[in-house]
Amino acid sequence: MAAAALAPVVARADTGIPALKDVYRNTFRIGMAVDPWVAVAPPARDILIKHASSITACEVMKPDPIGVAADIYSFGDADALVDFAQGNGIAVRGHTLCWHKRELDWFFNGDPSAPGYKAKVRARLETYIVNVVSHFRGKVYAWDVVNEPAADDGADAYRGSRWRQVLGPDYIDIAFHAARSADPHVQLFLNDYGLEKPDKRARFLTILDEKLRRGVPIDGVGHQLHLNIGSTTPAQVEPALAAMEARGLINHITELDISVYGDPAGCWDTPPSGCQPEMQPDTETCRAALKAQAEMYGAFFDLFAAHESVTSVTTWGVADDQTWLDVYPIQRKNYPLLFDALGKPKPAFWAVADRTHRPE
Ligand code: 9MR
Repeated sequence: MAAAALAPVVARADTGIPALKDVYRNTFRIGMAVDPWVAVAPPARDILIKHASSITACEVMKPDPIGVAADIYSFGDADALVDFAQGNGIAVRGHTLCWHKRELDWFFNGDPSAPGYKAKVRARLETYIVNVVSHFRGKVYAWDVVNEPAADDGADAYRGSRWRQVLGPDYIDIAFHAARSADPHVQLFLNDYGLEKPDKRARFLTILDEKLRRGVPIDGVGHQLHLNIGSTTPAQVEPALAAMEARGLINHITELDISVYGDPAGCWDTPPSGCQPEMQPDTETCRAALKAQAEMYGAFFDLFAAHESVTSVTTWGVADDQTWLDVYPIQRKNYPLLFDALGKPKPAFWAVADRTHRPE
């Protein structure tokens, strides 16, 4: 008795609720992004084991931290996450091999005006991708090979990353061919945000069509979908899914979360004046926001379920105790996921798990 009384109080995933991976078993994989040190402790651990059929690494499969130096790789944290997933029968999505953020300076070392510089950078990118994809061959079912390739504005469809500057638009071809050469079976994705916006989508499709014409082995498109309540509608996202279907591609929803704040347009430009004040839990404002969020989650899952091309839907996080939106675009507690900070199902959970529980 005494021992039980002294046992630490840990939140456990509810046992009497439906498991999302079962509810959507014949529809799409249910994914959650997490890092190994979060995955092994409550509340994430219990939620993942019960509800997830896919795991994405938030951080530990990016070039930084894996690519310590040109010939030194650090796979320990990523392997720990893969072990956790495999030990619990959960598949792994790889994220990401080539991105304008979290890239490493050593890829670009050397004198850009020296002969052979471009070939050197190309070889480093190819070697890195071949080694990483080979390391996880058979353990990862899909890779975000290139992340966020499209520009947000301007005449050039391509984002002006260092990759694009040094290797030209071909950097995407190089990355996908390297990934394919290392694993003939893994699904290869081009992942981006904002594809629900017609101008961003047009830039992305310019890139995609150029690559498909050239026989670049792209299997599917990842739609990040970092949303805010009251902003994007399923009707705006539908054409983005349809555009990829028309090209014979798979759709994955790769980074879904719904901020309870209706900003952040003003928030990005002029923080903090353009931002709503931090929401306190258990207030009328917060309850109303969670209800609006649940309605959105429900409507978006209906959209995804209506598209056979959508084979994986991942939330960017597990529970509200750990979310990048607590610090971005400003520091402010956010509640963007399906489970609350203790791991309890939120109205958003019920909206996707059981339609009879949807808010009135
Ligand atoms: O959630 C991730 C955050 O913790 C990291 O600091 C950041 C930089 O590595 O990446 C975040 O994840 C991003 C993802 O990799 C790509 N799409 C946008 C995500 C949110 O910024």
